[in-house]
Amino acid sequence: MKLILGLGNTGLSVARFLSHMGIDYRIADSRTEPPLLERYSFNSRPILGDWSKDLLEDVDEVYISPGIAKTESIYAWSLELGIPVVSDIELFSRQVKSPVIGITGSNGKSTVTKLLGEMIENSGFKVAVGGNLGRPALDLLDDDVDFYVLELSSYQLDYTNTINLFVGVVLNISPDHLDRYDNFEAYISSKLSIYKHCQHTIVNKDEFHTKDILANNYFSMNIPQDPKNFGTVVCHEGRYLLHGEDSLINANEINIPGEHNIANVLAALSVGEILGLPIKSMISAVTKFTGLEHRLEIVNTVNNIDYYNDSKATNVVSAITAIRALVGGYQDIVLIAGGIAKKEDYSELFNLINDKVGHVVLIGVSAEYISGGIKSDKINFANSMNEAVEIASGLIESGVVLLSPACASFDMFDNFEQRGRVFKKSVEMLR
Ligand code: UMA
Ligand code: ADP
Repeated sequence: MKLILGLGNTGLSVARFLSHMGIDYRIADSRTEPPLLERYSFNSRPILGDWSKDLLEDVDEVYISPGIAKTESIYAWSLELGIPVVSDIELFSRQVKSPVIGITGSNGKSTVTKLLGEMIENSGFKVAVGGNLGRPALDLLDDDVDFYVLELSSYQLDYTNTINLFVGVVLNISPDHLDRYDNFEAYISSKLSIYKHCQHTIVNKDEFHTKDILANNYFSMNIPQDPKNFGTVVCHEGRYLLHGEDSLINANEINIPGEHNIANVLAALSVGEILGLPIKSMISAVTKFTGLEHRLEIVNTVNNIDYYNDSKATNVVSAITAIRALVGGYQDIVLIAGGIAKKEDYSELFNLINDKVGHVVLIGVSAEYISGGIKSDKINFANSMNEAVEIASGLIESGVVLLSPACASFDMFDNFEQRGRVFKKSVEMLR
């Protein structure tokens, strides 16, 4: 008997898979009304509400959803009884026949995963893209797929002991999800654990926490040290992407803004090179790529003000990155931030705001806390996203209004997607 813990997207995909294979399981969720319950239509009746040890009776393996922390008693009980607790990713890896690429990092995973998927497709292969982004891994399994590209979160990696990745990359590491880890070092180890599973490793030479790791391929914003590495060079006409000494494109041909997105493109190119994709096909995918919704997404220009939706910026570094990406292009910046602040050091963000951002509109339960680090003449408060956008639009004559919250969304919204959609709707209503 198998036990599935969590009736969310992961749990549903595991149930679908086990049902398809004819394997017996029970499925449990500690909530009495899990939000995806109505999508569950398999034979085994879900067990809802508080978990007890009885759940583990006759169980020989537990498939745990990534949102369930190791501090939950059920995890300790399973270990006491010698029952392995693994992720859906591990179960996927036992079935998969084609090469799998794993992408992790604190920021940029979804962007690189999606872009790499498009590079592979543009090179004439069939690709399946998912994991922490979009469709859960088990739902991707298909005999016709040539390559799988999985976005892997630290939560998924923590429950994955075995997976054979053809290529793996850690894009960058900065504090995030520190409520789940004892300290930042534990979070770093979680991210780096991806390298234990890889045939080919790719390292970001500019990332302090990875730069000294021996790898098969490297990328960096600097000039590459080796013909197979990717990097960039700045000359008087601008910045160029390089493969060894070969110039590929001018960075201004990349349609997603900011230096961080150049690094994301370099990461995807580095993986593509190991897969043997033609450079030409990869570059053509890069120039067509317009990015993902809610990641520094240009929404509209209303009365000389550009509105950017960066709702996915749920941590400090991603908000800093967004401000840095826009600061050179605009005289006046209004930042909409707030939500549930994470257990992170906000001081670098506060300094950047005090230095470069004209006005801030704060929302959510952590508005008061964030206001504590910002010069008082810049601060405005709003009770809703609608109000925040309205206030922001009246603060400048021209320039940019950026939603980059540096916080989780769950105090006011279902998730970051809903927050971004409400922002876009509020911008639409301005006209
Ligand atoms: N649950 C319990 N007990 C608990 C905690 C959760 O029963 O103690 C139940 C919940 O009631 C819920 C279910 O478990 O019904 C949800 O499980 P989950 O939180 O693992 O969510 P899933 O719906 O399975 O989605 C997960 C990822 N979520 C998390 O890691 C929190 C999704 O990433 C991912 O897309 C999906 O698997 C498919 O792989 C989301 C995410 O926010 C987008 N990820 C984090 C991030 O990107 O920062 C890591
Ligand atoms: P993830 O899947 O890791 O959360 P996304 O591609 O969804 O990454 O981007 C999340 C947030 O991080 C967005 O606000 C985006 O603008 C920002 N971001 C994207 N790539 C990077 C990067 N390489 N470094 C820092 N921030 C980034």
